[in-house]
Amino acid sequence: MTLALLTADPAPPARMRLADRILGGALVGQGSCAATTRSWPVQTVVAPRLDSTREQLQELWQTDADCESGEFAGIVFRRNAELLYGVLQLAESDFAGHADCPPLQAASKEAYRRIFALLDAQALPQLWRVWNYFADINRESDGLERYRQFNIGRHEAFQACGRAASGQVPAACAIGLRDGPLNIAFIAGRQVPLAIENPRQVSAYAYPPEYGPCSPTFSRAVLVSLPQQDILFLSGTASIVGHRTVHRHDVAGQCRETLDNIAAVVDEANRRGQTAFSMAELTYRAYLRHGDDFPLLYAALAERLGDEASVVCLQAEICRSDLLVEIEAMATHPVRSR
Ligand code: 3EB
Repeated sequence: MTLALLTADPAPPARMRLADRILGGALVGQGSCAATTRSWPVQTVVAPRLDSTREQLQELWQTDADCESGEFAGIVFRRNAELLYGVLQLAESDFAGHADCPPLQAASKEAYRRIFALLDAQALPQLWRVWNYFADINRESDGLERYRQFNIGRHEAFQACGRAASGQVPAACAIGLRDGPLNIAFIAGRQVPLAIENPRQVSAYAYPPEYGPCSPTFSRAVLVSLPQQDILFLSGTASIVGHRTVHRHDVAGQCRETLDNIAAVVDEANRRGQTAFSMAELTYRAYLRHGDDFPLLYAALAERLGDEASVVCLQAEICRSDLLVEIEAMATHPVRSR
């Protein structure tokens, strides 16, 4: 079994027979394609695109075996024997007045409970990588920043479903968009991945309480070893050393520190796994709080990765109000024999 990330800028793949082998995908940016129906689950990430004059990018997860589609508790998913990709959107308004917690917390808990129920029912229980988006991530409501509300709901679901909330946890990102529902996509499978941490950073699930009553439930990266392929999913990575934000108000400094953190996570993955990933071969998605900072991000990326790097960049909000940039990445490597 193999997985590949394809990008079509912005048209769907020309040879539609490939559609049988597409697990799902994402439409990234702002544009008019959003309403087009596809025969696979699509996460729509509506945010201004900074890296290209094209408004919208289509990303596809292509595999090498035919896939089947399904729906479960509002989750649209597609799977084959080893892999599952799903997308779920929950309107926070449906959780207003519900329980004695903020709607976003209740929606986050419910979303993750449904995801775990689906994965258990499909017997593909390992959650590898999660993309979390919601509106106004830094706004305070009910006396707590919304990102912190999300962390509580997510953590409660991991616990309620008997899942480890530290150590063996998925790679993730959590990004603020201008509006829209709680919008989650995920890749899961049968294989237990290797959770990778960053020696330069405190693990997110062990952050001290100054960052919120409940620590974020994600690992810095996961390394999945399939029989024919190693897959590395790098979580959203930012300018954090130890547990503290560094280079406040200095976007160029934050970009360089973020790339140092990515280099450290890649080194750690290479030390723990059997594949040598290089930073230059990763496919990146970057988020900038201020669109005007794109030239500075581009310069930092070019200095580090050369001009050939594959980077999609969006203007979006980062989960700490003092963070100006966050970068995530993935790569696959064929494996000859195990
Ligand atoms: C950080 O390192 C920056 O809550 O799922 C990065 C990736 C971040 C994932 C999440 C948050 C998340 O803490 C923020």
